[in-house]
Amino acid sequence: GPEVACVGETMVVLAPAAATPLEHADRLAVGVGGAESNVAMALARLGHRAAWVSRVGDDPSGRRVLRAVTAAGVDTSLVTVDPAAPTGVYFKDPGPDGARVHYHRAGSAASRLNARALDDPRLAGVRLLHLTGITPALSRSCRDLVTHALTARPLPAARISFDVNHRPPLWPARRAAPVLRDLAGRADVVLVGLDEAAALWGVTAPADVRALLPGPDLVVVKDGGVGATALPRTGAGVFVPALPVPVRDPVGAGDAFAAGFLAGLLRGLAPAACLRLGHLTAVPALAATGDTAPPPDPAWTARALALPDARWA
Ligand code: KDG
Repeated sequence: GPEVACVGETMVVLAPAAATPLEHADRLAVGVGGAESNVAMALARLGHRAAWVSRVGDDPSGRRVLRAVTAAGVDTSLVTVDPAAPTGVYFKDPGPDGARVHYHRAGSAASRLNARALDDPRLAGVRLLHLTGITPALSRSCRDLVTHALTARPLPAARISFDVNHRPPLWPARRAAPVLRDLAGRADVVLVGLDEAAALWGVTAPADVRALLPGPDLVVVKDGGVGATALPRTGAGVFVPALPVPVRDPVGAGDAFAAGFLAGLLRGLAPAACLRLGHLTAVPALAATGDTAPPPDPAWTARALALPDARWA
């Protein structure tokens, strides 16, 4: 059975084939993206047994999503095909300050996920359950699922990681802030962007983010191209700088970082090494235009993990 389960919605992604504004583009590239399946795909490519738990519509988009996630080596046997609702779609609109997203996901099959999604004996051996702050914004039943996972803990052997992933088009900061703080506070491992924490909660330093979230064992505060800090419950946080790499499309890089970090935890690595594995796994995702990317070369990864601090980045 799987050692990790990632739960959430995945959509078909339509993006202009060249960096043309969507309004004027006449060719779209078709891909597949969803924060949690992006993490599952990256974990599988790093050699972990990952499952993705979701719903897709009984439509070509749903079959495409299932095929892409399965092809990365993820166990999709826990995905329900819902005949009553469609698979979600989103558009990427390239612009001078990066791409904006336009969602067509209201009433999607995945928005009909509910708290029973985790009631499956195949999940009994899962050591890590990965959730994000996207899911509670999708529907009432999706929010119930995330709340249930974090409070009733239906998978008692699993640590729970929660990537805050605030998506402003789904809910404005003022509505999301208290919900995401409460849910993140109940997780074991939290990942959050510093910019996101500032927009949601008005905090501007990793230690202040930690002070808002006293419950989790580990809080990881990501500061884009600068680096990331892992803050344990007590004692000083550890900061690891990001690698100086060119950024082509940051969408999906946060998920790749999360997958690398979580792979480190599954391997029993110390927080600093988990942060390095996160940064290393993000490199191909930063360079790729799609939401997911092939894993970094294992030999290169192993060498980079072994570098002394002074030679890292
Ligand atoms: O993290 C990347 C995701 O944002 C993208 O793949 C789509 O899941 C998605 C979302 O809800 O934005």
